Order: sequence, then structure tokens, then C-alpha cells
Amino acid sequence: GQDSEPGSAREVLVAFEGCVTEQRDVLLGPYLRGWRGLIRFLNSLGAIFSFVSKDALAKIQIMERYCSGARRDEYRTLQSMVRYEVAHGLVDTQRRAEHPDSGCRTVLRLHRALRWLQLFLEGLRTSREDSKTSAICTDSYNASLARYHPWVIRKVATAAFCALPSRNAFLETMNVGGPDEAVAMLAEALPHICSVYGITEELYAQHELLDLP
Ligand code: 1PW
Repeated sequence: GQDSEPGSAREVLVAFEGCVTEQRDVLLGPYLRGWRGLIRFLNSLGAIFSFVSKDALAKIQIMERYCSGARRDEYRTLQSMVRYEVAHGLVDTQRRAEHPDSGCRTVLRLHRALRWLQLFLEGLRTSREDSKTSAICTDSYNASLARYHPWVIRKVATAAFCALPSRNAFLETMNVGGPDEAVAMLAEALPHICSVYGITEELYAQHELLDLP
């Protein structure tokens, strides 16, 4: 669809579902499509969220360039990307220098944000009807992504969360029907997001890439 269409959370689910192969490889194409869908959704929440989505979008674009570039075969899966970049010394491990935008460090930022998303959606799914979306969002952020952000970003992000609509209105914006349908969709989607997150975390841990600058 077009970028101006509201989009449905279901597209995001389908993309993340299609990420993991039988060999437990993570396909970058669907991974980035899932992210694109998320960004579209974030933007539909209002201008205040474009601050949050802008950096993620820049990172998606870096990855899309790799995936359509001369070395696209190496960037088919997360596993082949790590193998390729590590073997060819394309990853800065101490400070950003020769390879400031390696695929490995770029995906690591998206990966950390995915943990936030996972906690947020899980909180939303299991919350009571009168819960505050902003509180769920703040708690999940503080439990995950916040530790990687400097004070000023934490402040701006937390301020943006206050603009989130009520729980039920938020579930409606997901465009999958009423709140009950949205909660059911989340229950279906979360295991897939968890699985992508878990495989990535394990892969990065094996290669000692979890602290890339
Ligand atoms: C409603 C729940 C939505 C979850 C969507 C996740 C999007 C998260 C993006 C947060 C971005 C905040 C501003 C940017 C900070 C960057 O410095 C930071 N990027 C991320 C994605 O955390 C680190 O990237 P950098 O500076 O090392 O290139």
C-alpha cells in the first residue's frame, strides 16, 4: 500500500511471522518490512512520534541499501550479514570509525528497540481496560531501551508517550477491529516477535556484538 494509508497492525505481524526460516535464520527482507509497517503505525499516532520513528527509519534505510546493493546476497539473512561483515572486518568494535554504519551496529539498534516493542505490546495485551497506555509505554521503555539513551532523549521520549491515546483508542488505531480482536491479534503476533528477538540476541551474543558502538 501507499505510505499515506493508515495500515494495519496485521501487516506487521505477517512480516515478522515470515522472518524466521526453518533453519532459524532471520530474513532481512521481511524484518525490514515489519519495521516499515511499525513506522507507518507510529506516524499515524501523530507528529510527536515522528521524532521516535525518524531514527528508526534512517536505520531501516541504511539496511535497505545493503539489501539492494552489490553485496545483497550477503545481506539476505541476519546470519549471513554477521558472517560476512565480521569475516571482512567491516564492523567497528571499539569506536565508530571506518565503518560507522555497519549492518551489525545498525540492526543492533533496531533489535534493542524491538525489545521495547515486545514489552510494550505484551503490557498492552495483558493490561486492564482502564490502564494508561502512556504508563505501559513508559514502563516498557524504562525496562529496555532507556538504558541505551542519554538523558535528553529519555526526556523527549517520555514526554512523547504522554500523548498516547487511551488503551482502547490505541487498540482501535491498530486497525484490526475492536479492542478484543486487537488483543487476540497481539497474542498471535507476540510469539513471532519474541522468536525474532531471541534468535537475534543469541546470534549477537555468540559473536560478541551486543555492545557495538
Ligand atoms: C509505541 C512503541 C513503539 C516502539 C517503536 C520503537 C522505535 C524506537 C526508536 C527510539 C528512538 C529515539 C531517538 C533516537 C535515538 C538514537 O540515538 C538511538 N536509536 C535507537 C533506535 O535507539 C541509537 O542510535 P545511534 O545514535 O547509536 O545511531
